[in-house]
Amino acid sequence: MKTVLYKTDLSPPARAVKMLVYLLGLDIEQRDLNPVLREQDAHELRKKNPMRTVPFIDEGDFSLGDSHAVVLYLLDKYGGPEHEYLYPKDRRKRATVNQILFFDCGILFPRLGAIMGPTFMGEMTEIPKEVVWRIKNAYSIMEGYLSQTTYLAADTMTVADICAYATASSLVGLVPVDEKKYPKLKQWLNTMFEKEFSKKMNEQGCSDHVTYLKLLMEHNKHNQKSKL
Ligand SMILES: N[C@@H](CCC(=O)N[C@@H](CS)C(=O)NCC(=O)O)C(=O)O
Repeated sequence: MKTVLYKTDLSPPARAVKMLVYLLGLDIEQRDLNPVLREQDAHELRKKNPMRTVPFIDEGDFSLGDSHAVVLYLLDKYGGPEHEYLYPKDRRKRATVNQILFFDCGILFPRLGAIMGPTFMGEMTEIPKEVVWRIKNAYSIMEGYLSQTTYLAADTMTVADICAYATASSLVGLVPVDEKKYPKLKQWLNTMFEKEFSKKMNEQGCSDHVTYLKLLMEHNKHNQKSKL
């Protein structure tokens, strides 16, 4: 079976996979799943992806969840020598890319998740101060990485930039970046925004994601007031 990507364009990790698919020039089937409606919980899909998240890929006798695992698999399977810059073979360079991939998976995305989860559950009406603080703390970590290299893991763009950008582009729509405090982060965001793959595969989904979250927070506010 050919590779099928389950995704929704609102999802940052799904957008990271879509950007990589575009960069690799892959023509793989993409099927939409709505995580808010819990479509990923359907019995067949649950067996394939016990994590019950989007994105994930399915090849019939093989399936894989988590965008970071997925992009590395797709690179390994379909990437040619011309894509080595995305995930360099050099041990230390690769470890530095992994560091940023784990940062995105373990720190950056969960801090966005701290907004998404409670907002979708109808609980969050505005972003609490401590959540904003943790997001700004993540910005300062990124500023630190970007003070060492032009991109997050190297002086050339790697797959880690793609994953982190998918998350960061949604985050900065909710908690704007102070250019004076984080000039390198702002520059990196601008650079990533201009890339063709991000314009085609990230921009619209990201804008819809941010708008949706803001609207939902307003909606939650009205709902909670009307219950008083
Ligand atoms: N670390 C995972 C996170 C995936 C994730 O949490 N996706 C969200 C949508 S953006 C989801 O499917 N949430 C449903 C749930 O957590 O049950 C990845 O990188 O793929």
